[in-house]
Amino acid sequence: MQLKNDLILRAARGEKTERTPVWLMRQAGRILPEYREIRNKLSGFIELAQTPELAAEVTIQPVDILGVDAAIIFSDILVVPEAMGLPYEMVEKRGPRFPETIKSEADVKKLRVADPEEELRYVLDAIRITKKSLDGRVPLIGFAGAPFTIFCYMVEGSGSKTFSKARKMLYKQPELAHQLMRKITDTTITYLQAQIRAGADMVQVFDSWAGILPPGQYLEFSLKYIEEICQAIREVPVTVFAKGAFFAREEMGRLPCETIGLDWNMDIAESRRIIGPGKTLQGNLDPCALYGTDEQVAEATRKMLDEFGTSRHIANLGHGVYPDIDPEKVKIFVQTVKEYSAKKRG
Ligand code: 1CP
Repeated sequence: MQLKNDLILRAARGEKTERTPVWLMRQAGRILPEYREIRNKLSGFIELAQTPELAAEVTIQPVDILGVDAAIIFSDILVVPEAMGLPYEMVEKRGPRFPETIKSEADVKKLRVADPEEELRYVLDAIRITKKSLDGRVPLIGFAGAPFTIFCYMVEGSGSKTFSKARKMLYKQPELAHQLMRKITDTTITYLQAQIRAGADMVQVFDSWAGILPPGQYLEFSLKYIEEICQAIREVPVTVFAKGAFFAREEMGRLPCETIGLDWNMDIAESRRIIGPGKTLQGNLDPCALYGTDEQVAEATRKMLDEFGTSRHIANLGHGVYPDIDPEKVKIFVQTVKEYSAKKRG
């Protein structure tokens, strides 16, 4: 299938583009009333994610409604622990919870390296249906959590400000932590490869909790495994988004991937200097900037585009869009990127 809009893929590979491509992390499941309408007919997130026709429908909504240059498959990073044998629940308004957590070597031994065509078939089916319905309009992004971020949930059992239970394992049982990370990494590699075979045009690895580690531990327990994942995926462009990992930007610049995501705390010019010219940068408007007036949103977006320049940039927020953001403000962000970045090249 020939893509009609492949801006984001060309930008990732460092090729020239007529304008800067734009999408938003968490564009599919948070802000659109059209999403909530579908979601409210079902028992909750998990049922929606496991119904491929509906998952495909909400994946495409932001392309139709917001005008973004890519779709991201509607799923969650926590489908991976479940596929490995550790099921999760989504508690309304509170987030994910694991009834069982990983505490011992016996627990790790019980986990399987998942076969995505079996345990994650519903995600792959959703990708296949989405690709068909998109009909080449925009590329489809596949994704997975970074092994360290998945490890955090499997050991902690839920979200947390500090993940101190998970971090305790890095000090008390480092070997066990590595054994678990090993199994998560192996599953993640086969899962991303399966997403690509099913039709994903690029993939992103979310290391949402990177910023809670000291630099030395980050290299040992997280970046090492991300590097393995990047090495294993050479068919499509790979984006690594490690939130809060400002201290590891130099090492990230050496990863065998195309794009590095920046959060909004990271200075753009400084990041470019540290990461070097060989990577595309993605980001990084402050998600809260979308609470501003229309003119403030447009102004902040233009400033961001000026700082990134006209090549090797994929416009995005510095983290997922917040649930109470008005979709009209997102449209202004998207429209400003499209118009202003085209004008800058003209
Ligand atoms: O655009 C999209 O929304 C696509 C689907 C998507 C993605 C890319 C969802 C659906 N989740 C994710 C990624 C994800 N999930 C991340 C990485 C990105 C990030 O940092 O934001 C993380 C950390 C999660 C884990 C997760 N799932 C949380 C955070 C918990 C915590 O520790 O604070 C929550 C609240 C969820 C639930 C979830 N995931 C997705 C949706 C639509 C929902 C809401 C569930 C519901 O409707 O009840």
